[in-house]
Amino acid sequence: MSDIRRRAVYSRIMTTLDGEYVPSTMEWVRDQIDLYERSGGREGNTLRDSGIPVIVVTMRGAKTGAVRKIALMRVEHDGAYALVASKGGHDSNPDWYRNLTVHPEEVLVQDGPDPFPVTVREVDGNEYDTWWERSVAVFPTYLEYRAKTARRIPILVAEPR
Ligand code: F42
Repeated sequence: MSDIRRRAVYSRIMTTLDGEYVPSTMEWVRDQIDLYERSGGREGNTLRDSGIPVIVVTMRGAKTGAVRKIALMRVEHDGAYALVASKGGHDSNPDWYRNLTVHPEEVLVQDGPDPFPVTVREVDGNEYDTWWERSVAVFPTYLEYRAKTARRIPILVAEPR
């Protein structure tokens, strides 16, 4: 492959995932993602009227292989992002948790005008505690979600590639 072709393929991989985009079945999430993407992150960038910023995460479905998107709270530190699989304190992990653990390299984060590629990994131990504190500092409601469920809320960290 020529350098020019390789660069073209690489830059395409950098900002999109190939495949059919199948939007979330949750209307308010789907609408928020649409608005965020259409406006390049200028609108739809907070959780409802809370004023707390959100990001958009694009991934590959673990079973269907479809392109999936979610909105999440923006918990950023030194260019990395915590993806907190809280699902409102529900007793099961969100579907996206499995997607990200099965396809950790096929992930984009959008925090502003353009999405960029990240690698995702689950954190544990002291690293978990540190990211949990950062997450609660941004969105204290995570404490209520933790109190509601017996499961340990997973935290994945997304690092730019
Ligand atoms: N959710 C969080 O868990 N944490 C947050 O911090 C958070 C913040 C947030 C802010 C704004 C906002 O608009 C939404 C926010 N949400 C937050 C909600 C989040 O965006 C998700 O909607 C929520 O966590 C539920 O995720 P879910 O993946 O469980 O979504 C379900 C309801 C859903 O829509 N599923 C799709 C569907 O069609 O039913 C996709 C299913 C899917 O991904 N399937 C995979 C596939 O292969 O295509 C297979 C999955 C498997 O289990 O193997």
